[in-house]
Amino acid sequence: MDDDIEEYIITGIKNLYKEGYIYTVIPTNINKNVDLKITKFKSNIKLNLYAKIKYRVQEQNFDIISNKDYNKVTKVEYEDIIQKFIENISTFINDEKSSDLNIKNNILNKLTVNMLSDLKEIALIIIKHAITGAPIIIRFHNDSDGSSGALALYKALVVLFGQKYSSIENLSIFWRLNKSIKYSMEEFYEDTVLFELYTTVEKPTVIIIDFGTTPESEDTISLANNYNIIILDHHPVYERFPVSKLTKYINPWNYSGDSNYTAGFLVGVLAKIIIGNNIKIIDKLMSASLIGDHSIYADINDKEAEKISNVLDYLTGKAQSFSIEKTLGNIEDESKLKMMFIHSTRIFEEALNSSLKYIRHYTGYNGTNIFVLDFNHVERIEEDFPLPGRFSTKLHDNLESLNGSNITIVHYGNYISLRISSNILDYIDIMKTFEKLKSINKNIYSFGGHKSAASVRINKFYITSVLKNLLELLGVTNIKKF
Ligand SMILES: [Mn+2]
Repeated sequence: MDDDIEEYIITGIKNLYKEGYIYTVIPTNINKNVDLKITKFKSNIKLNLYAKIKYRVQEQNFDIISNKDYNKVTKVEYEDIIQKFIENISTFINDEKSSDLNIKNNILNKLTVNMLSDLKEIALIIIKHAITGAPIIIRFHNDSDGSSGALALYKALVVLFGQKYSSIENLSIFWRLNKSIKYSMEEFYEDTVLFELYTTVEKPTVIIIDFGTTPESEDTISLANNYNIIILDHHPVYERFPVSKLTKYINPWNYSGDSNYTAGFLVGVLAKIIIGNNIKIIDKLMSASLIGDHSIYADINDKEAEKISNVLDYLTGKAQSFSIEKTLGNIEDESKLKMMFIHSTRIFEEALNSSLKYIRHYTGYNGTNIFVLDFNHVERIEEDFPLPGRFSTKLHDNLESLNGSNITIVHYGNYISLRISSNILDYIDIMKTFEKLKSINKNIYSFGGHKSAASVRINKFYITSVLKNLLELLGVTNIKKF
């Protein structure tokens, strides 16, 4: 081969229709010094996957020599090239030290060790997709846990690809704030439309963070045969959840852990596997995810993480679109973080104060305090903020600090959400209560959640009868009026 010509193969094609095509290529000649760079070029000429392309180094120009079949590499040859590529890139994944992720809590560290080899596989899939141009859609739950995970992964990819070689926008990775806890048909079609623009050697992939483990995702999961689905969740797994249809399913429940190992923490570990231990914001995001989801491992003395968690709760709860790039910028900037923390705290407090006089109080088993609020009474200072779910959590925390442990029930349209203090969980199993509720009241559609934060979907025209039955199951007697 000439000194100033390098050979590449086409691994990804994005169809821009009238504007031509964007090709992602990787070098065929892999040596020890291979750069982890994303190489793309635009052309009006239609080329095929695996076709060989010449790059003239001096002219910095891709030269399309031939698109004939005899000038293509085979799939087997491609596998060989990509394998060498992955082996030679110097990321933390191939590093001996990658089993030491600097996780201080012993239980969290032990669980992490259990999941490490599976997480490494996912890290490799992400890197392989990025360098070959296959699209990845990352869907994350719209709360501080889900978004902490997404931000940690985003940060790792920015450092890995963004600074050194090319801009992060060059990657075919898309970030989507998911408004519910299911991977719905609507989102499935949205993802399919985006994936259809691409022809790639690696399968398009959806990565789901902090949601998805629900019967309402099952139809979508079984339809998505043309792409990979990877779920990183920590919600309780149920028996018939179709794990075998997923490319990868990592949930601490399946590795002798539980929901206290949060999804944001899990994806933070994935980010560390990709980029290493030395990025402070990744550790802060992992800590914020534990605080956001009220994990028993949360470090309540970590004030910076607490700020991040609160601000993320605020930003992900807004109706307006969420920018991952802007959000990372805001939380990495100390003065911006402080300002947004003050603002979001004030907004929450105003909403809480507006609701206090509408809260009804009941007494259940063991003298348990039960508070009930109709969310329609909450004054929403900014459009669509706060959302009922995160409002319930804040209200519960607030009532807990004022009155001690309690069950906080907030109802809104078709939903009733419950927040339960940890010591009450010793004598009330909320999932069992919901099962009983469903058996005695036919207006219950579905229910789900953690032990301490759960919700029921109901026929809203029967809210009164459902609430009455629910309170009775929680041990309330003498329910007079609704
Ligand atoms: Mn979570």
